[in-house]
Amino acid sequence: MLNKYLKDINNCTNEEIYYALLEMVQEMAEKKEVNNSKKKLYYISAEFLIGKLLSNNLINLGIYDEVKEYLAANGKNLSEIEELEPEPSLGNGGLGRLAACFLDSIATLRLNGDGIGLNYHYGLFKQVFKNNMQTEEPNAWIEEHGWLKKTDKSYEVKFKDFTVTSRLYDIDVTGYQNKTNKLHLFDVESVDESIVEEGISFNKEDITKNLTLFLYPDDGDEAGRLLRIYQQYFMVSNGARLILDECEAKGCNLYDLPEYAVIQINDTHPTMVIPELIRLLVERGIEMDDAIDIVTRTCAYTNHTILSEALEKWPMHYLKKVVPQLIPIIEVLDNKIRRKYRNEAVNIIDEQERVHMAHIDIHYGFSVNGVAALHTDILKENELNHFYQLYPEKFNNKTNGITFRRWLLYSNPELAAYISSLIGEGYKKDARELEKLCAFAEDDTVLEKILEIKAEKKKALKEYLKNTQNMEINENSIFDIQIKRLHEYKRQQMNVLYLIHKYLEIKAGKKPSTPITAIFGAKAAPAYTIAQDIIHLILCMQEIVNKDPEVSPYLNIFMVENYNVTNAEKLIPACDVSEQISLASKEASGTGNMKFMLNGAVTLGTEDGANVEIHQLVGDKNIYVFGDSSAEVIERYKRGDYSAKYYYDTDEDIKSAIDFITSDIIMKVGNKERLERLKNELISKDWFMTLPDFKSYVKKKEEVFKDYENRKSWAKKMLINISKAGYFSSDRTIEEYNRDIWKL
Ligand code: 26V
Repeated sequence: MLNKYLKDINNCTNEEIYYALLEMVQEMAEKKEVNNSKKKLYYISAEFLIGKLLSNNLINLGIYDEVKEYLAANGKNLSEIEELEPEPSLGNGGLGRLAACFLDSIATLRLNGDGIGLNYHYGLFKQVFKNNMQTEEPNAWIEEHGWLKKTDKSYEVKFKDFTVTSRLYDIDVTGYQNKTNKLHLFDVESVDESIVEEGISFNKEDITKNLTLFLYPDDGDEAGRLLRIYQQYFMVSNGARLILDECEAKGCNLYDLPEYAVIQINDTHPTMVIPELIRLLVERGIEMDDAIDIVTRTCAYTNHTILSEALEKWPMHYLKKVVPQLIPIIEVLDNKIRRKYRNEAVNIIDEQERVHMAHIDIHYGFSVNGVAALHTDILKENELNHFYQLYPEKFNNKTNGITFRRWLLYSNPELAAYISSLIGEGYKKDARELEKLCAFAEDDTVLEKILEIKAEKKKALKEYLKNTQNMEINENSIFDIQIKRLHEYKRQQMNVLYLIHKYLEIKAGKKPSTPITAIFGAKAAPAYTIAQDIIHLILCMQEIVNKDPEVSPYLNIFMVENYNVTNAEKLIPACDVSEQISLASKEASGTGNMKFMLNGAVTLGTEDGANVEIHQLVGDKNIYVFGDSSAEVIERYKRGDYSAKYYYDTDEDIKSAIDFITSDIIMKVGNKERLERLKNELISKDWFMTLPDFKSYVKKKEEVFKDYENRKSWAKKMLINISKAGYFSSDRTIEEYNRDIWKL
């Protein structure tokens, strides 16, 4: 089949083969039947962290094995060809990756639904380590021949002082053995890549040139925050018009909009779609009250965090500067609420003249959902309790999920093939069938084979890290992995304090019986100083531990540079211990936890986010849970009496680990200012309460490492984790969204 696109495979470079595959996939995707049902879902999101697409598309089109074998028979290697594909890193982390998994499942389930977002020219910055610190570089992904298809759709988008012309690009989203949907990405033609200066800095004021230049620019300063509003409005204004155009083309009378469209608002970044749609409907002759009612029945909102600093509140004067046309509408929306409820807590515009974006979504949407059971409960009982009392019927939970096509079939074909040999292929379409694996929990041959596959994936990771990062890892050690965005609430600092503690123990002669390899991967927002400091500490510890001949036979630390989807696909299948150690109540769901479990890693975690549901599914014996509960944590915040200093002063282990941060040994490889600031932060603030959980974390981790040595019982834990992972398929999540919210 590939012959049609290639002259003579033997004389082709890998690059030529890559382009031929790209063209073939695009043609095949276009031919897939499209679902043209009356009602359509629009998943609108500022981020779609889609990752590389070639192999995923080959799998979904059902030709992956065939292509791979054909290439191999001709002396070519698909993995090498894939390396040529740039990764579109159009997201920061979990929220963007979730949107990408959802698109896969929506297409797989034959639902009529497209994504709407922005065509950032540079994705999340490329992370480069220098002097044990993070630096940032632009991360380009758009090439002349790539997945983006230029369309003839274009709109004029008006801002206060100027107008820009948009251009729509589409990416085909193939479903597994199924139809194709679209990811619609809007761009402006005037974007100018030459304005990028050193690193990732650029002139933030020149909006026509920078509007879609970068994913979420640094919002440390006012210009950055304003640019974010420009981006958000640009996205929703284009999106709203595309939606209305498509509905009208189907003969929709705009009063019947909710019968034709449902808009899922992914966090508050697209919230302005609500006032914008109202504005457009009024412009088309509909009365304001009717327009508000129509839009309220069309929009649904997903909340992804309870962190107050992440809940967007835009000052009115910012909005006035960027999109004055929305101000009268937002004022009407706010007035209605003031008249109706007379409760400050639920107003849209607060007394400081800030617009609470989530409040718009909740009042003027028909559904509000959290992303894991615990998260939704916390929203109802705490953060959004005032709203829950007003609209209990709007609140619902949709526990996140992941696509098994990427996170098992593609990234771990060895495991997938073995599972198929045991229980057949049915699990690929219905993930819950993985439960059939439970029948093999006492079968020694199966348990041995599971360990063998894990060992194989560990070797593959060793090779990969050797080739791409020049790291030397010991494949006979325990792979203990924490990969996720760097944030204090995720508590990478607790993991590194443990490693310091371990290092000090080894130095004192207490050696672990199985060597440990601790692996980190994390990017920190450029303006997030403490996060940068934590990366610095990890990198310093990496240098100290790995270079110390007394310690390195027992303990190694590696921080993978530029953690992204592509290297996650290699790291996850090789993991033994999955670190999910956020401060209970803070991690809305987590989705890495699900990917690890599916690949036979055992979770070491707090009772937070979806860990709670993992715990319920696998039972006490197959997960390691520690730390204060979310109720205890919430209570402690309410009391406001947490004193990190108390723990530092009264616990020897905590004190020696923290003091080590500014010891002579670290100072030799580190930066005084950063290390002192971090130490001080931990003793005097520790907002995310690392110290109260530290001792139980250390204790649990020792238990994990000891249990790992009983290979057979460990393999059983792995098997149970894999067999219970079916619940976390994004196909299940999307079925629930459709059943309860979208009703397509
Ligand atoms: C955003 C920001 C922006 C400003 C400074 C601090 C901060 C902290 C957190 C965030 C997160 C924004 C929303 C987000 O990415 N949430 C993640 O969504 C995932 C998918 O639902 C979920 O699995 C993660 O638990 C959740 O953190």
